[in-house]
Amino acid sequence: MNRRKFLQLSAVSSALLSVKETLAAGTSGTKPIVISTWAPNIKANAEAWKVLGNGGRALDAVVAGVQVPEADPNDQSVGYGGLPDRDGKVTLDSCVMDENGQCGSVMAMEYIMHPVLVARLVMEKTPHVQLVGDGALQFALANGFKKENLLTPESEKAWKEWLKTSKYNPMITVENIQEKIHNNQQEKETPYPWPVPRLNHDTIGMVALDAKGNLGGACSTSGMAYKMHGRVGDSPIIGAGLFVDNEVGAASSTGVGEEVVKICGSHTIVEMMRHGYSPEAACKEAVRRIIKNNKGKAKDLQVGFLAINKKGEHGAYATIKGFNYCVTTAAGTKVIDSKFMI
Ligand code: SD4
Repeated sequence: MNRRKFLQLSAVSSALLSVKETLAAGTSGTKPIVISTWAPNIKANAEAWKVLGNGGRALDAVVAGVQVPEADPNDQSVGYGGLPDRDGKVTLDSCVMDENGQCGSVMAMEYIMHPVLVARLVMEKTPHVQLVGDGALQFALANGFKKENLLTPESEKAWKEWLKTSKYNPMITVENIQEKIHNNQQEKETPYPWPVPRLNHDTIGMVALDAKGNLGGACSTSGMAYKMHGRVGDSPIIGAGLFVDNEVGAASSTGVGEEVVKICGSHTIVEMMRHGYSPEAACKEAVRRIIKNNKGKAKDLQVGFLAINKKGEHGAYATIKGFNYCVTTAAGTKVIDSKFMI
């Protein structure tokens, strides 16, 4: 073979390899399996596994798992102990989706420790999909949930500390940016117009495949710390923070929710898997779209996605370094560092 032919052949085979990688990269499948965002949620996986390992339903498993960080006062990203909004209010977002394509969510709900249970009730007991704010709270109270103060002394202290320096005017806040736009002085260099440093990194997105081959998912968060009152991110939005299609797979997200909503992140990933992408390759495509939306300037912008497919293969991808996820199967639990794009 002459040198030219050899080079042509190797170019073709490496192109083929990369297509093959895109479509098939990832893990060998197994079921049951549960995966969740961020290493501390290893405890949530253990709880979910109690259901899955006994032949239980994926939805029951993820709802059990997500309640772990929701009740943990030391987890400042979810439920009780979550960091408050800039007015000092703990407002919670959660959603669930099952193998029948049914779903429910609550957004910006105060005083209820387990928003995931309320989201499930919205799905099971109402003709609706989403309840927000006071309406969600009223529905929860009418269904026997207890009103509780969710602001722990630690989170209150952190908020008061933030107030001292930020005084509703943190380094980069929305109103600050809007002011700059108004004054036509927006800095070209601004890497990302959000108080990203206070992205509390234990928000839980959890998806599972049960022994019967059915999928389910749940997501729960207190959202971005010191957010504007009423702000809702991706986590309770079906198609953004969570999506499940029992023919294909399930995906969830964490990080700067606004960016996930803009690309319908989890739905995008499930659709990519439907067209043959591996979970990891599908998550990577969603990340690519976020980075494209930010014109490549995303060095402070963390978004992480994870996914499983119907075969029980899993994968993840993040915009920047630092995202990890927990995988539990009959072989045990491991924490995997996600690949990242920037
Ligand atoms: C949000 N996605 O409210 C959530 C925050 C998060 O790790 O996931 N933090 O935008």
